[in-house]
Amino acid sequence: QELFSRAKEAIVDADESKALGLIAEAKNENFDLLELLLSGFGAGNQEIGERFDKGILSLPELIYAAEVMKSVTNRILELLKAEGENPPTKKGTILLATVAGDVHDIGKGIVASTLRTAGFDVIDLGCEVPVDVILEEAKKHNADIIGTSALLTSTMLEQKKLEKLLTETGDKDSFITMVGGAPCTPRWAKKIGAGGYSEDALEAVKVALELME
Ligand code: B1M
Repeated sequence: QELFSRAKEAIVDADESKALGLIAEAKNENFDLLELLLSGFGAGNQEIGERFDKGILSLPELIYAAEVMKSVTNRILELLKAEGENPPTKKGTILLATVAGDVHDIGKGIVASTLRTAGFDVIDLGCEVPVDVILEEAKKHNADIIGTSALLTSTMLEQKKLEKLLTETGDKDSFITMVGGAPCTPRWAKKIGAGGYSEDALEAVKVALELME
């Protein structure tokens, strides 16, 4: 798709006006905006991550490109929200958080949005949230599912810590847990005893619906 490659380029070039222009163009053409976000702009994000990894991109450049990605994400989510039909009946309450020590919240924001669109009540605690706060908030909001996002191999250990805390406090049966984020795998979820794992924001809806059954 030509639009996808232009979207990817806009993120790699950290060109915000070009990126926002593309969104307007896609909207006019009734293009699937979520698809554009995940496969177009998302591919750009992937690319900047790889360039950063190889040392081709400096940290300030990474931050700048991430700002453009964030702005693009917000614009698309706003448009999708505005387009939203009647909210579907409530499917359950999901608490979402990026774990302690981790500021990556772009993916979690997209997951929150697709879950809301699918009819879940989503409480988004933001990023760098310690496990005890996650548990406290889950109880306060009577959440069905606790979903955590981790983007660093170091911070994914917080997901394990949450499972341990739930066992220690006797709350393991009160909440279903779900994990996600780039370094997570189904194997990781199984290993730590999480209830579910999903690869991306669309699969997150499918998994959350299954977990609620
Ligand atoms: Co950082 N970063 N970063 N970063 N960053 C990564 C993750 C990295 C892989 C880049 C790299 O080196 N190749 C690397 C991690 C290496 C590792 O641990 N293995 C890395 C690093 C090292 C760092 C710093 C340490 C850099 C530094 O300071 N030296 C630092 C850490 C700060 C911290 O957290 N304490 C850092 C900082 C940053 C920025 C602030 C510049 C920025 C974040 C901005 C923000 O989020 N507000 C940033 C970014 C943008 C990235 C990359 C390039 C992109 C992440 C992203 O937004 N992806 C990333 C490289 C990469 O992933 N390719 C990288 C797009 C998003 C849509 O995808 O987040 O995967 P993703 O979410 C997906 C799925 O994973 C899934 O659905 C989402 C949508 O489809 N999903 C879930 C996510 N959560 C889910 C939860 C669910 C279910 C599904 O259920 C609950």
